[in-house]
Amino acid sequence: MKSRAAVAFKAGEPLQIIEIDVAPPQPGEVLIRITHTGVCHTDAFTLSGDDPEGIFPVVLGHEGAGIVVECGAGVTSVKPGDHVIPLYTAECGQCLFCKSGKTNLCTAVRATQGKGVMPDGTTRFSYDGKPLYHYMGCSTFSEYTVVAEVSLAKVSPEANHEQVCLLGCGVTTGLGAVKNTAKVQPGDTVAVFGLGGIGLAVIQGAKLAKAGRIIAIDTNPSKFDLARTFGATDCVNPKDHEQPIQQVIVEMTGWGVDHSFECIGNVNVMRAALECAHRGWGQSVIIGVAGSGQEISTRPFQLVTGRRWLGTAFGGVKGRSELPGMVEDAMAGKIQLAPFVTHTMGLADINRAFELMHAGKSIRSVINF
Ligand code: NAD
Ligand code: AHE
Ligand code: ZN
Repeated sequence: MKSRAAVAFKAGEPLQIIEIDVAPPQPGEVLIRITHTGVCHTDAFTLSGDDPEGIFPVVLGHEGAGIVVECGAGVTSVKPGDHVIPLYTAECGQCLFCKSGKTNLCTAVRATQGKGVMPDGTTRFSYDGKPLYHYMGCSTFSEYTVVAEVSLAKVSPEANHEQVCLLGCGVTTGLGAVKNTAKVQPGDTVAVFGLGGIGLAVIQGAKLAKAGRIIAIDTNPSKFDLARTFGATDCVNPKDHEQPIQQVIVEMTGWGVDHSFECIGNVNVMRAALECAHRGWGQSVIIGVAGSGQEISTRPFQLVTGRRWLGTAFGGVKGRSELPGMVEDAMAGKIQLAPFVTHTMGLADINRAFELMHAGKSIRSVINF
């Protein structure tokens, strides 16, 4: 079938809005009509050419919501008409990782996903007879996409797709990082570096966890109002200070924070986030994705004296088990999604979504197909 899609033909170039061909779902696969997709910084990261797994030409996008159109042979957990959120972290329930009870990092389709192909090693997308690659097992920048059954969370048909698409990545990642990875407790002190969709979701999660002080840090002070709305008690712009930001945070708190979160993808800030954690027990969660060749460093003494360095993918959330409940929570007003949607636009304007992100003017742009 034909599908309108935004295709990344080359790293660093704008997406091209074209009509592509989408082949039918194979066994264990599902054809989805995407209704909405958010644009996450990770899409921009891969488009920039910095992603070691980046492969072109590709249909990017991984923060979507849609409706099942057709199921391949053997698919049992969804049927045409079901409302779904595609998952870049699958949940098969069968692999070593799913069964461990320790992680959400399912391996069922991860190897082929990272190569931009479906589990059988081929693509369902093509243009002019030549294959286009899939992205993160989702490719939500196409009106029609094919994903593995294990990469689909079935959610309430009553949900507002313009908002719940953000549970496909940004908001779930931030909330989950607080609850599952850091396990923030009432009264804990938290520092959040980077106030985009991820950092603001961390602040919302910290508020829900009844954290005490929530320190929001960004070099763009236009993010501070929304951070305060979500529950930040202090807002700090590193540019307003001569000392390194970790020193500023330690001085503000006495010994540092119980939990810090890096929501930027900058290895220098990752170091600062670790070093502003409390002596003896403070922990720092890396959420940001850093470019090819980048490495983190600190004095080992920082760890010897009790700080812990952690990381999280999709907030540790198991999508098929947990997203339906999170969608219900959003519908019940227990999770706020509306404030994240600062811009909406049609697919034809998707390059503007990237421009707004790079200019620091948006939190999330949501594409309405
Ligand atoms: P974003 O671009 O919307 O927000 C980033 C924020 O960081 C901006 O507000 C920017 O002003 C701020 N910033 C940049 N440099 C800074 C600095 N030196 N000090 C302080 N603030 C600074 O991005 P986003 O969509 O919120 O994504 C954030 C990061 O999280 C990206 O690296 C993305 O790839 C990653 N991510 C990871 C996961 C995961 O599962 N681990 C999931 C989603 C996104
Ligand atoms: N492909 C990159 C890594 C990218 C990355 O770390 N992705 C995060 C999700 S970002 C969502 O916006 C993630 O979930 N990672 C775990 C995984 O299995 O991909 C690289 O460095 O190769
Ligand atoms: Zn994302």
